[in-house]
Amino acid sequence: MEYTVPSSHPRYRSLMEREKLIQGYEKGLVATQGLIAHGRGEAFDYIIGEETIPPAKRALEAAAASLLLAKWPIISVNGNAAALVGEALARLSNRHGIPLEVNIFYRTEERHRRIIEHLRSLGARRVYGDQLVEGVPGLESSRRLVDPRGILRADVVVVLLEDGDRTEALKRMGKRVIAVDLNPLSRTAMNADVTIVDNVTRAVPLLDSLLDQLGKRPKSELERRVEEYDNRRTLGEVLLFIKERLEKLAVELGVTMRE
Ligand code: PTJ
Repeated sequence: MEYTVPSSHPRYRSLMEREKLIQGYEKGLVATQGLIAHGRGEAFDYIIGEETIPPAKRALEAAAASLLLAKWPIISVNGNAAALVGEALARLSNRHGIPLEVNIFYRTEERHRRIIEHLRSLGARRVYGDQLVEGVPGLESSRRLVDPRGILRADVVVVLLEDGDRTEALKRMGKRVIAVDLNPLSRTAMNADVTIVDNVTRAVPLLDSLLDQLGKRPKSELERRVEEYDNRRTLGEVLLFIKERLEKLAVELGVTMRE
């Protein structure tokens, strides 16, 4: 029997994201492990209150400024990102001339090809990942296979909900890495130049509109924003936000905070 999520359900949005993931899994876009990774993301999203928190907004602005200043920007897309925000990514990519590249961790030829086709079917005009070379030194996983037109030559790489070690490898290659990851403590979050601690489903559309807004600003302002941005501080602010939010909730439950 087909199950439908009632739109009146208080957790409708979150349940619909699960449905998207499951459909993506059934279409052969999402890895089995991607379903587990999503659960971890959901838990962090619950803790931040399922909204884009102020430090994430600041990171999004720094990310937009970096992308506007980039010579060869690229957005790396895995199975989960394709299933959750394929449409929003295709739109952003076409509107701002930032190509997409399919790069997956649990690689099979079949799933890789299906994700490329999926993004193209959503209208994305520049989707790379169909010409691969061994391009990321020091990386054992199949993420080392990159497209010479995309990640290999890129100066700024956006990575969406990512496993840990690629960010470090991309940074060793001199690239600037922007990560979207709900876990502020992950290695990706800690090592990226700009970490947006937010759900990709909120972050990608917001990034799209920030690229419009900041695209009208002078280059010097964008450079200043990138220079002044401090990722370690932003991550610290995320942790403080979480602490204060949880303390407030505890007080509402009747707990008196210790000095
Ligand atoms: O399609 P593939 O083969 O490339 O595989 C993709 C996954 C996600 C399975 C792979 O990259 C992986 O195993 O990732 P990890 O190590 O589980 O890390 C995923 C990170 O993304 C975790 O820190 C999660 O908290 C976070 N995350 C999960 N869902 C979201 C998210 N961050 C932002 N938005 C989400 N919706």
